[in-house]
Amino acid sequence: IESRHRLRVSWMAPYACQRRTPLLHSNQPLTEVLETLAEEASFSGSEGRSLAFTRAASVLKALPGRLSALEELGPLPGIGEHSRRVIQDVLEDGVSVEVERVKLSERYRTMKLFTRIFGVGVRTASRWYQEGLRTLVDLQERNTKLTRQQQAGLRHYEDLNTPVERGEAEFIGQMVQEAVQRFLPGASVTLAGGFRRGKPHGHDIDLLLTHPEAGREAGLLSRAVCLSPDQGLILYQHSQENSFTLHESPEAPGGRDLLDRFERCFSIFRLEVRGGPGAARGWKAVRVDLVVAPVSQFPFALLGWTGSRHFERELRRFAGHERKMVLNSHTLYDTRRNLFLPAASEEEIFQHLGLEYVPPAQRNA
Ligand code: 8DG
Ligand code: MN
Ligand code: MN
Repeated sequence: IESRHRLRVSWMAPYACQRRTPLLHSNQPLTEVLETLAEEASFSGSEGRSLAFTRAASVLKALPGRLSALEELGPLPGIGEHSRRVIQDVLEDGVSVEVERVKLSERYRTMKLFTRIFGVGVRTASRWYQEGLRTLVDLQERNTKLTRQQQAGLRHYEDLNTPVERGEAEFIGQMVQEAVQRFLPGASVTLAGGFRRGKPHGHDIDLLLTHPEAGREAGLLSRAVCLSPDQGLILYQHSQENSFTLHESPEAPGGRDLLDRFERCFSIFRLEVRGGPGAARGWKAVRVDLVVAPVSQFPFALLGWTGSRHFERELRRFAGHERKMVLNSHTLYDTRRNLFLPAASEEEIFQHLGLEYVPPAQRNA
């Protein structure tokens, strides 16, 4: 009898930020179904249930190999009863009846359609669903009230739901770099988000701006990019000024912890293209998030904007629960010693937290 290589996993670090999670892993079919359930739970407003499925998926992404039977897993942290059942179904039958039912349900499909509109979250999509709206045409025909952001999202729906390629992200990063340099020599532009984690494509382009001299970066976005006279380049933009000050007490970790208060701009760029969708037009709409960080906060901003979202959530949970520290995209605060812990690099932030450094490519939790 051929001894097949079996996985045996009896232990795994409890927080995703203590693990290495590569982009490519061996349990895609399993994580996909769990993430569908996580999405469906968030569509119904069950954040706790959603997080449970996300956690389970994240554990599977960090396994050293392909799971072929549930017994190979010990009582790992983060894989609950429900997730185990779903995993077992997929391992035995190739599909989960529950997940198939979700994917076919009118509510799930409609919620997915609506939340893919830039500027539409679960709450809005859910309200529209309850009002009987089902298609994008319905939104137009029934004169649904839309924000300026949602109007732009609807207008560019197809383009914005076409993945952005890495080459396109690098090109736009270069463009922004040039625009920024013209206004403020020495300013830098860093590609963060999924691309920094090594993803070959993404839903947007996350760019982080800074300048080595403190204070010089202030107002950079509005001057250099978002309100530039070269308006033809930007199809939509929505800016926010920096509202962060060190003088207020740091916010406790919690629900809104992913939001930060940097000067920033959520925008849609017009990108010239030769092939692919939009080739006939000669251009395609692309979502770009621009953030400006003062140099002293840059490592925190970089860590915060590199993701994944689950990795970030886990980092902050670890900081709070295990270290009594408050981590956000601006600072790290030690509540026991009542002091801010400065850092000149991401590595130093991990050190402060007493965590082994996890490089971006291993943050795909
Ligand atoms: P994708 O775009 O390829 O789909 O994946 P991603 O790059 O990992 O996702 P993202 O939605 O662009 O988020 C990138 C990181 O930005 C994520 O870890 C969280 C961080 N981020 C903040 N604040 C905010 C915020 O206010 N809005 C959004 N959308 N992201 C934020 O730190
Ligand atoms: Mn992104
Ligand atoms: Mn983004």
